[in-house]
Amino acid sequence: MIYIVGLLAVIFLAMAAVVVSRMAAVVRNVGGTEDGDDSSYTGISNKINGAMFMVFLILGGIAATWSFMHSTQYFLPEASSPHGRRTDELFWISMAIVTFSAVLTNVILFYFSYRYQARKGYKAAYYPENHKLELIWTVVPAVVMAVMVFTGWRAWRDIMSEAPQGAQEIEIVGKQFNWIVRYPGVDDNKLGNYNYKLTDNNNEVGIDYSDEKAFDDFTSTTEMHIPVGKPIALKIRARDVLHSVFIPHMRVKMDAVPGMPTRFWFTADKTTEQMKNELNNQDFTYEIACTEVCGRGHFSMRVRLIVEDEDSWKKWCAEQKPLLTSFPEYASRIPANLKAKAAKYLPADAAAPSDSTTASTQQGGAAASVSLR
Ligand SMILES: [Cu+2]
Repeated sequence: MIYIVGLLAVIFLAMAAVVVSRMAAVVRNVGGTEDGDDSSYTGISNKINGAMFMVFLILGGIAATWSFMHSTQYFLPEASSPHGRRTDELFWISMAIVTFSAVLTNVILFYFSYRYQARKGYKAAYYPENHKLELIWTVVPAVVMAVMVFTGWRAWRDIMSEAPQGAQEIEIVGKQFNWIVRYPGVDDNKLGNYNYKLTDNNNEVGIDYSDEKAFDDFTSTTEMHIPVGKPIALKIRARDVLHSVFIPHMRVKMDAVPGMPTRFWFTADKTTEQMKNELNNQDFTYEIACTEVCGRGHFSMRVRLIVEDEDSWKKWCAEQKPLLTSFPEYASRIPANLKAKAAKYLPADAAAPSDSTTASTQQGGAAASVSLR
């Protein structure tokens, strides 16, 4: 360790010595050319350096323009949600301001270096200060920055606020390596409670059947269907490691963190069908991806997003089977006082249990509630 520190000290000392000697050379030149020989910096190499500034400016400008045009193919697709269009607008306004300032300052910087290069007989004017100029270049950027920050903050506040009343709740849970989408069901349209300790191979999101709101909940791992024009309140969770919900067309991007539920609300205002026609591409589909590298199968965490009008969305929901219907064994976790309410989701034999199954399910219910604590 001590050797490394020593070595670093020597390197820094050497670097300092080089800098000091360079400074001394500059001071010598500045001090010693009052009316003496200035050919050392008005020679041919000075002219070449000056010309190179212009070459660099022009080639650099062409390269930057080409790079921008070339990368448009990687830009996000056109937004299909109002907040997406709003963030895009902010992005492009910021981009325009930044590009304008960068082009202006760099053109001046490079052109002046060329135009006002040292010439024999010319002497640079000493121009130590100009308060008016300083005021302008301080106040103008400050005002522009303040406006940008304020409009950005307002957009952020609106987008990240609580979902509006009447928003459709949908849960999305990330796991290695797929998303599980849970819907609140057609009867109560409310997501039931969950508990991660209840997670198993069939109940992948740990639905807690001691909560009656959970009885009609159903899940999907391949598709998320949402109604067009209605705010969607996404409730986001992760089961194992960090994932991130990304819906590029909706400009939705939010981390899914184990143990820390997150959320994001958005409104889709173009159906999948509309997009197919607009893009003249019958294979078009919105998609949800994972943008947090979460392991080997990260690339395959894809869910198709189907945006449809509310009627066909409701129809689709009604066609889905509640998880409880597919796996009636979870009926054992339903408290005795709620059994009657769950009956309609269970096959006939599970709905009208004999005395012995009632006893066992009650035991099961007790066991489940113990495991909750
Ligand atoms: Cu992931």
